[in-house]
Amino acid sequence: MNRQWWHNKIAYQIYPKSFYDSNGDGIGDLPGIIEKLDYLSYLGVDILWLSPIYQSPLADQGYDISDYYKIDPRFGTMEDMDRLITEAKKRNMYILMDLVVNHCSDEHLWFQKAIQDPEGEYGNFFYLADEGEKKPCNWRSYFGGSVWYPLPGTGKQYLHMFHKKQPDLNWENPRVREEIYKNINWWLEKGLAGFRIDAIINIKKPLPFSDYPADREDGLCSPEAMLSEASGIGEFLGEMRDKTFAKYQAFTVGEVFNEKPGDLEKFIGENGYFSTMFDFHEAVIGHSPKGAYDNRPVTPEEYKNACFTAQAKIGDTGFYSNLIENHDEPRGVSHYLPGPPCEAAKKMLAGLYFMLRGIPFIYQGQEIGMENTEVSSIEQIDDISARGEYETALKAGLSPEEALAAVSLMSRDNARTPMQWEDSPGAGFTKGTPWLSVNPNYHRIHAADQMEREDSLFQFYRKLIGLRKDSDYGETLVYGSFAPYLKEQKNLMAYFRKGPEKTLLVMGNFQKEPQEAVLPGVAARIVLNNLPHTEIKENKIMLEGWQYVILEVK
Ligand code: TEU
Ligand code: CA
Repeated sequence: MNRQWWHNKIAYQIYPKSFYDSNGDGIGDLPGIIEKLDYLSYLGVDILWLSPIYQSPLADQGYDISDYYKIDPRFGTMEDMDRLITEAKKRNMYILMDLVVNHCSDEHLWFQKAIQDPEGEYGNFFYLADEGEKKPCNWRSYFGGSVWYPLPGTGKQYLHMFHKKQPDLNWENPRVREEIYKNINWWLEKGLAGFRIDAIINIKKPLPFSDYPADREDGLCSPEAMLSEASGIGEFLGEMRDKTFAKYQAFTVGEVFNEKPGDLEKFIGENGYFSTMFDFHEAVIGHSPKGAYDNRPVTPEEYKNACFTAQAKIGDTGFYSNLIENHDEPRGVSHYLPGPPCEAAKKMLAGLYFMLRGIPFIYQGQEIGMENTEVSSIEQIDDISARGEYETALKAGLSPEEALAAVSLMSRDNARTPMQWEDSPGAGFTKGTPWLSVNPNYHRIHAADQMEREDSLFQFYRKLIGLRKDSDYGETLVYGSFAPYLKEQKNLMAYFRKGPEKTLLVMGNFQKEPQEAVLPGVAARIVLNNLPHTEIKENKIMLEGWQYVILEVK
């Protein structure tokens, strides 16, 4: 495998609206990110991915872009963006933007022109159809309801896989692709290191539109049905790589759900479409086809098996990007750990996913152990996805209380509450009124405490990051092979990372009760431990509840 500059890097996702508000308007902004670069540099992360900050009506919090060449004034100016790139470079950090090109905003000029003249050039930038008795297909959008919506005052309708304010761009039209590549290159010329690529699997639709078997009582079918029918996405993705990313050695991470079996190598193998893509095997555990209200909690065994399945699938074909949370998911410590999470358990979860083969991503606040938030009414939820799921739950017969309880477990707001910097009003995120309520637990969980406390989760993350860059262990942790250990032992997640010189054994006791495990040989050294003591007797280790260790074994 050819070595790439990003192989040993650690990435960090910033959700700008909730990171740090520099001017007191309650909205996080680019100057705020610049102010916190030293914090990020102290943590040790290298690559910063910013969720969208382009001009947007924020119908889907910036994933609905109305001008790809402008920064939304709520986030700052283009000068701020240039300054961020420069300031990051000074600290050996790299900036990624979010590339949202499956769809744009209905307020984008292209869409406005399509409304004015659907038969004209811009009509063909979108998927339009005449309004008739029957819709062109029965696909359900990700946020609920049909993907078809009237194009105002034209007798036509347009397709939106996500919200109705996010019309899908017609990738079959070469003019659309040309516009997208031009924009990507424009940003790369500015000094961006690359992109996280949003919802990209959706750009290829099986045409002509047709119905698939309905999977709920609404008579519609989930987007997965159309994804499994679509073929030929590789032509678009290969073209995009060649005309943009490849020319700049850009780092790209694809948000890819539902790629076709066997396609992994094309996506992220040598000269793949992207540098890497997220491993979502864990994120989808327990998801119900009926809707989020019917999702099941994740067990430690399921979590372990999902990680091991993904690692076996990728092998040494390329690098997955590993994560426990992002801006679409519940907080990892609330979702994957049974019961109210204690700090030892949070460290264990951190250590387990961090040492898998791949690029570790940290989502803002994860490093201080931020947890899901609580809501007492649907009005307190901003997330349009959760609001759609709430309606689905009500239609399925749940009471409003039951629906709220179910939906609040997966609401994307859980990850979007403001970053908890300190124990002061507004959690140190803002001097004004935050756009989304801070999690009331900020008195207990905040960065100021985590940074100064030697045994904190934050300091533990610094150690994990340090190990991946360590002159003794970095090579093994970045390039070493992966092999499960004692896979059948319940609530124990253990694996080897093997390099030509060293073998490391990573172990986590995924329960509050202690458990014993047999060691494969002599433990030469305890490389990391989340608790003050370790009990090793001959060939056995006695793990306390939530204990996590990395051992060098001979
Ligand atoms: O998400 C795309 C997407 O497919 C997810 O909604 C996914 O279905 C879900 O997380 C599965 O658990 C991306 C962005 O990350 C999200 O914030 C946007 O709302 C969406 O695209 C539209 O741009
Ligand atoms: Ca602000």
